[in-house]
Amino acid sequence: MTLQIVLMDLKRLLLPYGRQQSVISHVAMPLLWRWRPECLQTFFVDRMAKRDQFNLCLNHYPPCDGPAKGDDPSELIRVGEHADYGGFTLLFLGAGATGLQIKPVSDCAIGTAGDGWLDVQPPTAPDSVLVNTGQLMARWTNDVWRASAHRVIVPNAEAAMNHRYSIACFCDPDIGTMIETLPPFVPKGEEPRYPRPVEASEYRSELVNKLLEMQ
Ligand SMILES: O=C(O)CCC(=O)C(=O)O
Ligand SMILES: [Fe+2]
Repeated sequence: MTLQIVLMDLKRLLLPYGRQQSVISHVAMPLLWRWRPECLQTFFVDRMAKRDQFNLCLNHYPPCDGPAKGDDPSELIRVGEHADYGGFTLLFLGAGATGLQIKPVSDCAIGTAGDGWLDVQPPTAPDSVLVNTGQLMARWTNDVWRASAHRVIVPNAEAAMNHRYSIACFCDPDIGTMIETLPPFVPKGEEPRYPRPVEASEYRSELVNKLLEMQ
């Protein structure tokens, strides 16, 4: 397949997501009915109007060594545990893109609903998209929508032999957006879990710098 055809296919796949504001509103809907219904259509759209912090990442995982008999596949990590930084991520998984795992969340605490990780099967319906909530979303909602911790492992020998593809569209608030916890998500009489308002792009740079320092 030529690069041009790949790019045309990508354009066809992503244009509806990149250009239409409706996808943002769709993701926002379950969140906002709890908040201010009159803002349902506009809250995220207003804060992602320029979309200057939407980033598209094309992931290719080449074949690698698979788990040998008796090995624990969760030790073969393709992407280590992390939560995305921003608002939310639209994740498109290629056919057979197994290995994505999420940590269960219960009562707003990661890891409490079960022991360890849950496998995410790639959706079989065409044009399906997975949505991961990010760290700024967690701040906005006082952890009612927790940043979802996820990772990618090599689950079995077959997955190790195949190329794995995914596309992540990171949908983050525009530069200059102040992220403050939305009051209706803070229980009466309690302080917000994230009292310090942060500017979206500064917050992201802080997290990236921390990550770089750890390496
Ligand atoms: O490839 C995947 O399934 C997940 C990739 C991911 O978590 C990321 O790009 O942030
Ligand atoms: Fe991620």
